[in-house]
Amino acid sequence: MYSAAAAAAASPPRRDFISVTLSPEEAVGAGGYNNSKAWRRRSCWRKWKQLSRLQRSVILFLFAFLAVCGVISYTSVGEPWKSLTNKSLDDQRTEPGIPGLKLANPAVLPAPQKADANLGDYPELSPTLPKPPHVRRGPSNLQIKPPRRDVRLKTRHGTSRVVEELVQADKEEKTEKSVISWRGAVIEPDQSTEPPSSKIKEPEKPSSVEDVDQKEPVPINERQMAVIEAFRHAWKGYKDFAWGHDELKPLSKSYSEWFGLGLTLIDALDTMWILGLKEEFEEARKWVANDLVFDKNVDVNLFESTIRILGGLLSTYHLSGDSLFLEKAKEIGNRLMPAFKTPSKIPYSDVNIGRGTAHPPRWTSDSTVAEVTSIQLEFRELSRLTGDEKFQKAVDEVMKHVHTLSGKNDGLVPMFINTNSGQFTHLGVYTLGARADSYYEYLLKQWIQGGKKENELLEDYMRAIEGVKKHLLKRSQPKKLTFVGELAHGHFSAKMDHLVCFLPGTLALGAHNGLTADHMKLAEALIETCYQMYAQVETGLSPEIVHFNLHVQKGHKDVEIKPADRHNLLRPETVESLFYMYRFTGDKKYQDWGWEILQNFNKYTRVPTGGYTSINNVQNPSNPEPRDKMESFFLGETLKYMFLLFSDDIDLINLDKYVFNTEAHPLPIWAPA
Ligand code: DMJ
Repeated sequence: MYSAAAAAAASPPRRDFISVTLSPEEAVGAGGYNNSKAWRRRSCWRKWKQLSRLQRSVILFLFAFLAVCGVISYTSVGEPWKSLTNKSLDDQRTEPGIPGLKLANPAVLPAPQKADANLGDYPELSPTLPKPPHVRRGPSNLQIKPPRRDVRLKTRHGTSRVVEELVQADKEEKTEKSVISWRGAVIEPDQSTEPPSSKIKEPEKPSSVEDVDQKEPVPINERQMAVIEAFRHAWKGYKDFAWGHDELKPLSKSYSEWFGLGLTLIDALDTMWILGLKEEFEEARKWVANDLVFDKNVDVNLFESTIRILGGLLSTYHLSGDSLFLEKAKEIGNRLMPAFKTPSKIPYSDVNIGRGTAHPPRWTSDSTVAEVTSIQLEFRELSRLTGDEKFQKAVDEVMKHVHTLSGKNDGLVPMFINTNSGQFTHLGVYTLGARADSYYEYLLKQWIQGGKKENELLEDYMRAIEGVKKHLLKRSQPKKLTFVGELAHGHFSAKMDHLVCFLPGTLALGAHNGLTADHMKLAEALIETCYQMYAQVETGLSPEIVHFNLHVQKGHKDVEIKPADRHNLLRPETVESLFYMYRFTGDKKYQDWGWEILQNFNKYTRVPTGGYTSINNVQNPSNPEPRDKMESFFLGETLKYMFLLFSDDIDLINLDKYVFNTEAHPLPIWAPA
């Protein structure tokens, strides 16, 4: 038995007390338990009638009083309560698998605190509670909106289910304001402007963010569909014969392992997102969730794993909003950190990610300049997202150190740097190709990423381009193509790697960001040359390296190819630059050139059973000598840039909001223009 009593009483001698006692026994009549609604109503009413008038008035007054208090307290406490509730949600939002990690800066936020900012002196500047990334609740696959382009593509094949999807997608779009879209990242303004601390000014709202939400997605066109088809064909080979391994060997229907980390799969994640390949993306995501393990006794190259794995995971996190990818990015980022434990702080080339040890190559204590200076975009972004400044600190230190080094030639850097002394080695050789290329690219891109404030980066970039003009630019014969050669101890060589074809795109990006217009002129001249490196070759595909003719010789083209250089690895650089050139000029010839290249890839490198292969001989159309290897960057970069090149939608990875890392993984610009 229990008794609940509520009494509002005065002293017993007076009659005007109120006493209400409810006892379950009273509810049980002689006839046993009777809890019918009617009975209860009657019983209450009887009790009410038994009360004196005064008692009834006091009860009514009390009810009225409580009601008024309730209304007042709701309006004054409601707001703080609401924010308290949000705050506690944020508090709880630790990253799964990473105890204690809280996302200090979710996707698309302003720049992180300067590494050396002493927050202790400014308590009000201590990191504020972050907002969670703007993702829908629920399993991550529900965050993905059905891609319109995909739907449209499928309707061409006449599946009615797909039409339903379209209708459903439209309904969703109307009822739910989109935060994430297949069109690249559609991120709501409040997500893009949340500062990590009150010290950091809110960046200007990206002008097109709201527009993007409202604009109809631009439908994909035939050429983009051809890219999707090529991707699916490549993916089929990878899935059938190399699933979860680093690279597909499409001819032998097997795979090769480099790091044993599913390199192709990770490199291709954001491409699938951008192309709208939802099913493939989901399947790959599952592999990342269940099978991607970094706790392995394996040596990985710091640069390659940073640009492909860390970069790929970060960009996929940004596009999908799925924290799984950030969790994995954080893990690989941490495992790569031992590389920076060197006497000079210039990182070693290799890290054993399982053991936590790092070392230079066996034959030298040098690292490659491009490698140690092309990991910054990724580590800086990782710091911004996690609030852990150690990543940014390590890579910024490298850049600052390289900035001060002697041994440059009008801004051009040698190819090697010693991890003990921190000095350049093998002085006197200058190239924009292998071992130096992305140093130049990352000077500009870091400057853009950081909101164009880091002047030393810009200075080094501008000086280097002047160095290129002064020492490395020449014109070929007979077509007078402008090309970038090499300098070795004062001797000019008319040799140009295909890798150098990143340069027109980078120059155009700089000009788009306000740098001098003659960078754009140079970009236009150089992209023509890069295109000719394809067009003048028998298969219409560029070799790895060309030599330009400096003198008119009867029957000779501009481009000469040495037997050792006539392979093609399905590299992206020319297509990458074509993409930038088309974005910034709108000149359709760039799309047409890219289309030719895609067709030639299909003609000479496509393997019927799935996948594409590198070839040994671009000069022999009847036997290009397939090499039996599909590099991960073919899916990560080449096909992605093709797809973007053929698109007329500038919001499909808007270049005022994103900067591509050197492996074509888009990362947000911290304070977008
Ligand atoms: C990619 O891994 C990157 O683009 C890198 O910067 C250069 N090499 C390959 C593509 O050619």
